[in-house]
Amino acid sequence: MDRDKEYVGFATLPNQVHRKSVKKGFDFTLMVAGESGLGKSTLIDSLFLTNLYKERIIPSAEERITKTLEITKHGVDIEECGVRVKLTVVDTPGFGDAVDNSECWKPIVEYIDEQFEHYFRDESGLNRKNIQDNRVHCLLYFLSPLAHGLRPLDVEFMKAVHEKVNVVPVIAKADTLTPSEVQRAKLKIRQEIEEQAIHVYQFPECDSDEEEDFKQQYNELMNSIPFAVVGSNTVVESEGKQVRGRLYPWGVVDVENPGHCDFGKLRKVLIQTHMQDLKEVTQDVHYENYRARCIQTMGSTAGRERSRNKISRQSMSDLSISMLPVSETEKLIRQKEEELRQMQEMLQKIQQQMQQNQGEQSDTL
Ligand SMILES: Nc1nc2c(ncn2[C@@H]2O[C@H](COP(=O)(O)OP(=O)(O)OP(=O)(O)O)[C@@H](O)[C@H]2O)c(=O)[nH]1
Ligand SMILES: [Mg+2]
Repeated sequence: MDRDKEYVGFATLPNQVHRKSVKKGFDFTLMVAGESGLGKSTLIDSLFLTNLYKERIIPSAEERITKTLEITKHGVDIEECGVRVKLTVVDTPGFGDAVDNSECWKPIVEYIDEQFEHYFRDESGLNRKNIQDNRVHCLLYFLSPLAHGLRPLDVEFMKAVHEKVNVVPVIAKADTLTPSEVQRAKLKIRQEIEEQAIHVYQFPECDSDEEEDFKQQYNELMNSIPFAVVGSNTVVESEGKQVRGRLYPWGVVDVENPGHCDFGKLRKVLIQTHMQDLKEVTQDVHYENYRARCIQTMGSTAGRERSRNKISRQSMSDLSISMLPVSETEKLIRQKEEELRQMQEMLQKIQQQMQQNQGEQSDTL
């Protein structure tokens, strides 16, 4: 593949988005999560930030990237060929540094939920047209290249978020594995994801009558999961060219070289081909699920309220009618008097009937 000709950028977005959102611009939020030190911060820098500021002088990775200690948002507005994308990258602290890591991913889940909550509140408010969409549209989940498959923490975390966000798993630091090791790891991880019933982001399937090219692309993407990535924010020389890569005594890993890793493929999915689908799945599946849960909770609370009211209304009428308005009271009194009158009439009739019966009986004797 001639990488110089392959252009990855926002110019192709008009094909993906509706005209309305092209005019308005749209929001896209990407989040990264995973074990500490797997290269999350380095990769998001490689993915977007350095790419977006080509002119910027970049200090070396060692100087710039430190351990991420809290959830950090990096926002950047991009405009290309009339399409505005408000891109937010959410970096998170890595898991696994504490003695007890059972709760380490909770803040991430809370962050995702909070964004839904804000959106839900804004959507029910007055200014519905100008809602800023901060919902997380994609979560890159970093898997260790040293683990043989998924670790218990990976399973636990992915299960905690897979109904809330599009999870795209990646094998971090793929330069530490040989190509056959990468393939083996991918296969094993895919198998375990299925066995554990983890729902990672599914690429939209092709229709049976779609072009062969498209089908091939789809199959290629499916076989790439989890994307094997390498991150770097240093520019090194390789074969006379300046490339973003990692320099080792035995050679250079060029992060954009498809023969070296899936970095280019992943960036293409996120920016070029599947950004709109990731947004749609977030809206139609994850957000709708959240909304349904919210409405259900609100419904059951309202139900409880209603039954409480019913009980109190009943007990009020049992207690007395003195609290009712005068006209109501009069109406009730009249109604009761009428009932009494009818009962008396009935009693009289029964008594008459009894007397008649007694008279007839004494006559026959
Ligand atoms: N070999 C290799 N090293 C990498 C790669 N990406 C990052 N590193 C190095 O790994 C170290 C940690 O990188 P970070 O990007 O800070 O990792 P992180 O996942 O953000 O770590 P936390 O913020 O602690 O969660 C740095 O020394 C990076 O230079 C990679 O793809 N391959
Ligand atoms: Mg970090």
